[in-house]
Amino acid sequence: MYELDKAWLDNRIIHAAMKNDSFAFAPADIDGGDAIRLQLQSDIINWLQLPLMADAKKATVVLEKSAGKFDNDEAFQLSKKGSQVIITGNTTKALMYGFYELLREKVMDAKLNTSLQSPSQPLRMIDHWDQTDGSIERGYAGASIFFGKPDKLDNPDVGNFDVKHINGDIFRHDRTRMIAYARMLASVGINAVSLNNVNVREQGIELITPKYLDGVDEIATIFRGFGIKTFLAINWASPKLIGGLETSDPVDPQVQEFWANVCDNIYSVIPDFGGFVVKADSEGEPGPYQYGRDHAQGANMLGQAIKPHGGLVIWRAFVYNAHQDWRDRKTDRAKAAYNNFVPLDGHFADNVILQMKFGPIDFQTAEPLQPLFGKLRHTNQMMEFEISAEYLGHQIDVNYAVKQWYKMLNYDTKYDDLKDPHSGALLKETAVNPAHTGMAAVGNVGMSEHWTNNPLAQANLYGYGRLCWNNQETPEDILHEWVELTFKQSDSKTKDTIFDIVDTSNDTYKDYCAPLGIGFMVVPHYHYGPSVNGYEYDRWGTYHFADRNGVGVDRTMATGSGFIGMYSDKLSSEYENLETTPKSVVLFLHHVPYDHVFSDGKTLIQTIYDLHFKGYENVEKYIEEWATVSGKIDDRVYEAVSDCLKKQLANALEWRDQVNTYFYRMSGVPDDQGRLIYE
Ligand code: GCV
Repeated sequence: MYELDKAWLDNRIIHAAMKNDSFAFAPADIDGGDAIRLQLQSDIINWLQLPLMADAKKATVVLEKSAGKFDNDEAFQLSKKGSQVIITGNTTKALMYGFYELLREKVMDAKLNTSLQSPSQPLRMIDHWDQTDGSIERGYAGASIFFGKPDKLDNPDVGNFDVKHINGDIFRHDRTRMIAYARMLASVGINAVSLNNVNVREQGIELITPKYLDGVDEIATIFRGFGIKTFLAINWASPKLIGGLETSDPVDPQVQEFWANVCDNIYSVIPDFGGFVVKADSEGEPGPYQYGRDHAQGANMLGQAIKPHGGLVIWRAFVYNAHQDWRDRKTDRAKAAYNNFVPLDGHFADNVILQMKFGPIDFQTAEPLQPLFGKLRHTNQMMEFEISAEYLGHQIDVNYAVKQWYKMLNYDTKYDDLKDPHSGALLKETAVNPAHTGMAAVGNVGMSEHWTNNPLAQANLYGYGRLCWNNQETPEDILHEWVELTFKQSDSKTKDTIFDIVDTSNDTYKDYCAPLGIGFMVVPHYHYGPSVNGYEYDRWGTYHFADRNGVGVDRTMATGSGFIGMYSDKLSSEYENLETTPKSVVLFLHHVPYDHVFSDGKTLIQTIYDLHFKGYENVEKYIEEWATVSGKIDDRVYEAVSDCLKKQLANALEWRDQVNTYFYRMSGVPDDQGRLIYE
């Protein structure tokens, strides 16, 4: 049995950094029923092993609740009063965020940050795609920490996402791990978690029924102490599947009654339940289209059922026809979400939120922004990311995706009429209810020894939370914090080495992967390793259209699918022109001849070759650099990363050679550096 990896939140290190400190609450009385306060008290005494004083004057740190002091109930401020540090906030939750900020600053030996700290986004959510048999769809870090048995499914991503029937109790009940996880999430500001896969199958459908609510409540109770609300993904056809009804039509009164009862039951057990996450009419999941209803009707019906309890409905915009014919060059999957949801702008209820993947296709290494951001003006929206590295190296290859998320969250939509046209900032301005906006991401932890398989993938979990809290904090600053906190006891050269590897890793991965935003050259279904034509003649609408002259999807208004016209006028005209299209996504938006010369003087074909050689060489360098940290960090972490790097090198080699050979065969153009490209 191994000791649970403490990630960036090592209580021994924090204790050492705060050994002269003591805490007190003001006012001192225990707020009746405040779960966060009780958890904080226990964490101070038991987890940190530091004194909690009854008399605030005797403490070095005072947590002072002052209702109504700030505009935002999660905001906090640290200040100095004599020799004391005072943490102030309207609520205990705000104090908890201040507490973790102080811990961070103490471990980093940083100067007290006395500015008011308020979250950029009200909803900061992680969506687990865990299934009730313990497997995780697109999970790369072992089995679910919520469901399944200790002896089951150590490596669950077996490519078959049907849940297997298991008998009896579906919950894992690993309280130690769940508490540690909840604490990690709270420490970076996550305030909502959905427990189960959005493809809701088998017992997953029944999680909303009395049979399983006590199990859900066990998890929700742990999360509550850390200010995290629990959500469940539901199967939209539940009235038919488990309600004994003939229909799931949203206008049917019996269907409405079914959902009202479901909500009553849930809230009688979990009074602060967050709400539902719904994937409907997508990739084979049921939805309102089956009954000739639109998505607003489908979502609002649920919104109405949950409204009396104050819950939310998070409705995914990942809706597209997954049965495309590759011969059909007119249909463009990138346009699907826009076409489905623009006509419904203003139709969704106040407690319904549209959750949209950051790009128009599917969490690829590089995509332009989903054009619905900025176009929708009367809809609550959340931007969705995937921390779990489905297309980004399966948490084997090191890949610091915070770089990508930062870019997508600060994307200039160039709508002149918005106060702030940047994608993250505009969410509140374009919402029906600005409190119902935010970010969501697919989680990346499992029963893995290091939570995330490759320990360096912990940086993505940390970074996601920090970025949700402050959309402007740079990926470099976030990474600096993570390295300092996680490798506190190592020397500065070791920390610099780790920083450099992680900092460059997202570009490195992109370099040896599918080129310049084209995406989907991965092994079908598994999504790890190259298969250049794996999706080219498939039904999923993810084509690259490489031919002997060039590669890329013509999405221009003039000659292509017209997708580019879905952006603001300014951005459309920039993207319409090949010369002003960012190189990082040029093949997503244009079919580009191999001999096209970019502004740096290089042709497309040479750019492809160069990037692929460079990506591979970087992984070789990582291996050399990583060897220098041997003996300077925890041995288990060292070995785990070394093992991943070896696999990454093999992966990068395949990507490099298959992609380069493919384009050499297609174009017949040799590498101008004379490097080996296989025939
Ligand atoms: C949960 C992609 C993934 C699927 C996932 C889907 C989604 O298509 O490959 O595994 O299903 O996205 O986001 O719903």
